[in-house]
Amino acid sequence: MSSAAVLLDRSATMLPKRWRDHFELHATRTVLDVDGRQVSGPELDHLSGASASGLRSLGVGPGDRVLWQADANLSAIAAAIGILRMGAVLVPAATVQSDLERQTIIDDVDPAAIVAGGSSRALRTNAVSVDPAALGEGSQGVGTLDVTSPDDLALIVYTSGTTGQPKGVMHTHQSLAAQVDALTVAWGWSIDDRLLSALPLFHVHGLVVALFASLAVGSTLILESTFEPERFVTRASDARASMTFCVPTMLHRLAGGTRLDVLAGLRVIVSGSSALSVALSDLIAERTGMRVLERYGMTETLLSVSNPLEGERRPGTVGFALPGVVLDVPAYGSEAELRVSGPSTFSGYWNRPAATNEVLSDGWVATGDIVRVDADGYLVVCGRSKELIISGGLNVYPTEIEEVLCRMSGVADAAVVGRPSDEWGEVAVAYVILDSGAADLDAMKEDLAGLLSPYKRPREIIIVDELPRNALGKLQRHLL
Ligand code: MLC
Ligand code: AMP
Repeated sequence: MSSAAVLLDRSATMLPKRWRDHFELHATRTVLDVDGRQVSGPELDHLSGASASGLRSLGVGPGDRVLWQADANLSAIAAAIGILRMGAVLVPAATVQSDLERQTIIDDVDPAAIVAGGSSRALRTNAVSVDPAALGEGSQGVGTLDVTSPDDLALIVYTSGTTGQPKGVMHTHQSLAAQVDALTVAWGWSIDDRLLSALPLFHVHGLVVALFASLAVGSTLILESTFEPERFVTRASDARASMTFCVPTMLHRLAGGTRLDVLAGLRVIVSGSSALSVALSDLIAERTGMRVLERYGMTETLLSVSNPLEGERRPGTVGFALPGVVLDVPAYGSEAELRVSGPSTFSGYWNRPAATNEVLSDGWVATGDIVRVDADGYLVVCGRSKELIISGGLNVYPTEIEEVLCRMSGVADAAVVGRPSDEWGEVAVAYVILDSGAADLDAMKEDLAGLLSPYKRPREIIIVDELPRNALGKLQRHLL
């Protein structure tokens, strides 16, 4: 028998093609349920195809960046899927962003189009703006879709770096596809699963791990556009959810209600984006008979470490490397920064080679998280070398808030630190030195509202006479 070369069409394993295959397969089944609105495969195929063709008619082509306001409604989701299916690059913008934050991203990423609902804001840009609901209207012919190559850029997600400057984390189609493969294997995710999620779509947790992966596995995503604990448990039971992905703040609120036991009907509850306390994990285990599966990730690496589905899910730990991921961890008994390498690591920060080189070298991502290895190899996240506050699963960079505070009139200096909170993990607190005179804290808070997303605004502003700085003038936040 002659040996035959097997030519694998790698674009067939990229997410757009996998999505389309499931859309065709699930002619009658629900692939998406947004706030109770059931969407079948063919409907999402049609809506996302029409969005892609609408963008084409606006002059958007493969490789162009499209800023997308991450609303959790059907037309916005169809637009996001359409952007990727036509080979353009999806750049999610948080719904809660201030104009200053959005303008900074527009200036950096220079989008060809902006897809945003509601009243459009007066932003400085050459990009064409379009409402997702209007995008597919009257579009003529869909054209070629779903032929993305593994190395094509798919996604740029903005995250504020230690300098306070937002940086665009780039992921290729290959990176997203590999993440789906790893999670499918690790969590036994199948076409019969029904995933309940109320995670926002402007971060990789809600967007890639919940939405993109569910559509690629062919399971059903039950999406809640806001997180209301009572409604969430009702949906878990009425919609026969089999899995849910949460951040610890959500689990904390569910545990504060009376119907946590409803979640006992799920096959797995996954938690991540910030540390889940052992106490909360134990409480949920007592009331549901189920141990939450905690996993670890980062926008730059996507999810890389997870507790096992089968075997012990150990509270206080994040488990083991996901399939395909290699971890550089300290020797047993010591602590050091975790480095991650694998098929889902980012390909750099958009237009920032120097910042990229600081974090990514030879395929290894320096996470800024300090870890140790527990007995039997379970990984424990025990600290951070980066100055970062994680509040409700969202990152707040002290330097970014301090810069905004220091630009406000009357403020001479500022320092922002995280204060521990059972509900939020941490909340941001600002210490401020005033130029002179009395402070109008209310006016200050009002000004901040126009400059920062709500979750970044300090919960408390404390006026002080001095801030701890070392001999070189560097702020010593840990002393506050
Ligand atoms: C909302 N607020 C927050 C906040 N979320 N403040 C601090 N931290 C947060 N995370 C503000 C609101 O704007 C409001 O301000 C006040 O707090 C009270 O709001 P709320 O109504 O109680 O909050 P809610 O809207 O219910 O939001 C809470 C939440 C949300 C937990 C549902 O924060 C959330 O969806 N978090 C998930 C974030 C996430 O997906 N992270 C993944 C990142 S990816 P005001 O001023 O109006 O009173 C990643 C990688 C990985 O990290 O490993 O996954
Ligand atoms: P982000 O940049 O928003 O992707 O946030 C990534 C950071 O979230 C990581 O570097 C960790 O500090 C933190 N994180 C994610 N998951 C966990 C977890 N399970 N336990 C502790 N920290 C986590």
